[in-house]
Amino acid sequence: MKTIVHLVIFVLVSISVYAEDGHNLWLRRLNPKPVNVVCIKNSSTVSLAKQELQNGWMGEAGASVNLVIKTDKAIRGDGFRINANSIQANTELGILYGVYELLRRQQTGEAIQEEICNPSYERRILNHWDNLDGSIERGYAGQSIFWRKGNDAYTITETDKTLWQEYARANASIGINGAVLNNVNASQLMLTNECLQRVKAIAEVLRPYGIKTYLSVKFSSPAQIGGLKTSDPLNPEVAQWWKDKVKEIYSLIPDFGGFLVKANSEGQPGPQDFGRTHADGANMLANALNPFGGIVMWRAFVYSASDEDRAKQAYLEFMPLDGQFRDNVIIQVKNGPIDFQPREPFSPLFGAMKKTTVMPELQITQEYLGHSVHLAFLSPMWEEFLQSDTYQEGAGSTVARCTDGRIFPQKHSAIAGVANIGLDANWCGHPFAQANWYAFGRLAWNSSIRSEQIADEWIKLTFEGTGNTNEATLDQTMDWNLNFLSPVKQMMLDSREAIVDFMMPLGLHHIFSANGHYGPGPWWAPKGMRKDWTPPYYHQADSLGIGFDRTESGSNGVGQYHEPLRSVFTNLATCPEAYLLWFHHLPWDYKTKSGRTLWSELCYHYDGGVQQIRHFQQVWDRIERYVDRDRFVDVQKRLRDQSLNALEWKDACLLYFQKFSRMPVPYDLERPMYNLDYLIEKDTKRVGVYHH
Ligand code: BDP
Repeated sequence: MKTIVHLVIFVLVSISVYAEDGHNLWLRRLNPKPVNVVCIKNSSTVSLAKQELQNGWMGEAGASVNLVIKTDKAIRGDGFRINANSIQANTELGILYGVYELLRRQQTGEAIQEEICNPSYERRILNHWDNLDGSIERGYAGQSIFWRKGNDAYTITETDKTLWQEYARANASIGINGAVLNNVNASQLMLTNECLQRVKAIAEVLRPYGIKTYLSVKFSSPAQIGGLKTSDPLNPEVAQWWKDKVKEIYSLIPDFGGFLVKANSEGQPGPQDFGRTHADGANMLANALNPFGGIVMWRAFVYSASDEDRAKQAYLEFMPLDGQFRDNVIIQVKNGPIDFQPREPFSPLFGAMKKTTVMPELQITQEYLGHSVHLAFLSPMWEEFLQSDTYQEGAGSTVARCTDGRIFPQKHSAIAGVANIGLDANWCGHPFAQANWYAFGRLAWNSSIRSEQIADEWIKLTFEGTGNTNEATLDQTMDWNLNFLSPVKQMMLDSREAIVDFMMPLGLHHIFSANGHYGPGPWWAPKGMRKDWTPPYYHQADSLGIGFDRTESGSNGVGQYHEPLRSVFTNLATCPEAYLLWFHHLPWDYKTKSGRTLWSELCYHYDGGVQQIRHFQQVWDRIERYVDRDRFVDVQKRLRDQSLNALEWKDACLLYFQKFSRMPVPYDLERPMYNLDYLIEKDTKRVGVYHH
């Protein structure tokens, strides 16, 4: 009996040594050394900074580090000056950020010379699409960390607080300084006192880490919970109701950030219900928030049920309002003109609204990139977007420069990412999805870092020292770099393009099935459905060709871009092939740059995407000995599912489009493995969201 007990204990201990559930994210602290921290100021944020240094110091044992709070004009906002033994900042938060930077560099082996690091954006915000019942719209990593249903929905437990604190720490470590705690499809109940009390409790945990709380609000709240007859923004009682509500919020949460609003979009109420404009609505809320320093983030994700090309609609609605918004209103624009597709050109609103503050909205959760099944590193997509040249103020007017205050002087600057965080032990579902949370924070802090660097850092912080290898010798480090870091990094960097290839290459977009946005559905068009909610509207395939004509002969979506882009996209010789079918409807035998027909080119892309995922499986199997068992098996399993899904995408799209092209799949490519009828049938049986 005794031996059995010993054996059980031994097994448990060994498991706990090697088990890595991913909960510590990129903040695993390995073998810290003693350090002496000197700082005259004391506050909760500064003591967090000290504690982090003490728990994570990997520099010289027994070294002294100075933390200095001193005003310096070269340092902006919560930026900092760093060198190997000191951090200087204007603010306490700057000190904390400097500490995280120093520790990251020690752990990843990056050089630490004297340097000033300033944030690109003033506000770096996560948007949680969390509902008050604990479910998460487009969430693939479990229930909400903030909300739950049931009798104890509003009880604040120690477990809640611990989780919120871990969440705050993870965000602060990558520079995120704001969180919208509830879904943009907001419930009016969000503004009831019961909910606000919970927000207050969350805000108290987040505050020492420099994270402000924001809320999504429902525009019809005054009528729904305030007992008013209307929610018309120009009605004085309505304006007063919001003023009182805002006052109540600030009495509970003195550093409250402000509101996020989805209005007159996808059935949400808004000022247009009362014959008013987006500006009327946003300004009314801005007036209420202004005395407290709060902001309004007003979303431009709108598309009315008109015949107008959906890609043009946000621009058509918002451009005429340029110059009418208060200076504490920020228009929040999704990166692309349609909806978080695997690839879209940038939204033409960037750089075009010159008298209005505009902020990008990115989607970290992989709604359209394979949920938490696919390995998709999104940083290259965001880098492509941020570095896109809008030409609005001459060459070099990148989206980043148009939104971070470098081109347009504006009171605020901000960037948002729709979070992929839930109650799953590893927070994000797929172990590699953590890299997207990480990348969002890093890019929001510094929009010019390259994806390669972000991947490099993340892999080191996340995986180093977790395999069967012991304390690393020089040889082992070289081996690790060569046989783990480098192939895994390459896989991450290639992963988004692989998805574009097997889902919707050459500028195709929104050909998903039904509401789940996971599998293929180029045929999906139930009777009576709004046209712009069905794939055939987007691919426009017919016997003559495929693609959406957005040139002057079509919807003239190109007209919303600044020259020379308008001409570049219009002219087939210059239009990047990645956007070919986004802007053009072309014949099946159109000759692409490779000399192939358009049809063959499509086939090669779809097939290439599938082959790439199979290659990722090989890469992953080969690195087995460098990773802890749990994460190895987990990723291996997800890659298998991704491979199967890729094959479905390829077969579904090619077999369906072949009905129009009537051309053979090039004979050197693998033949289809599925029948189209089977895939269509399977799709009709799939209930909404894909279950892993
Ligand atoms: C779409 C999502 C939907 C969101 C909407 C939005 O499918 O769940 O509510 O965007 O951003 O992509 O408002």
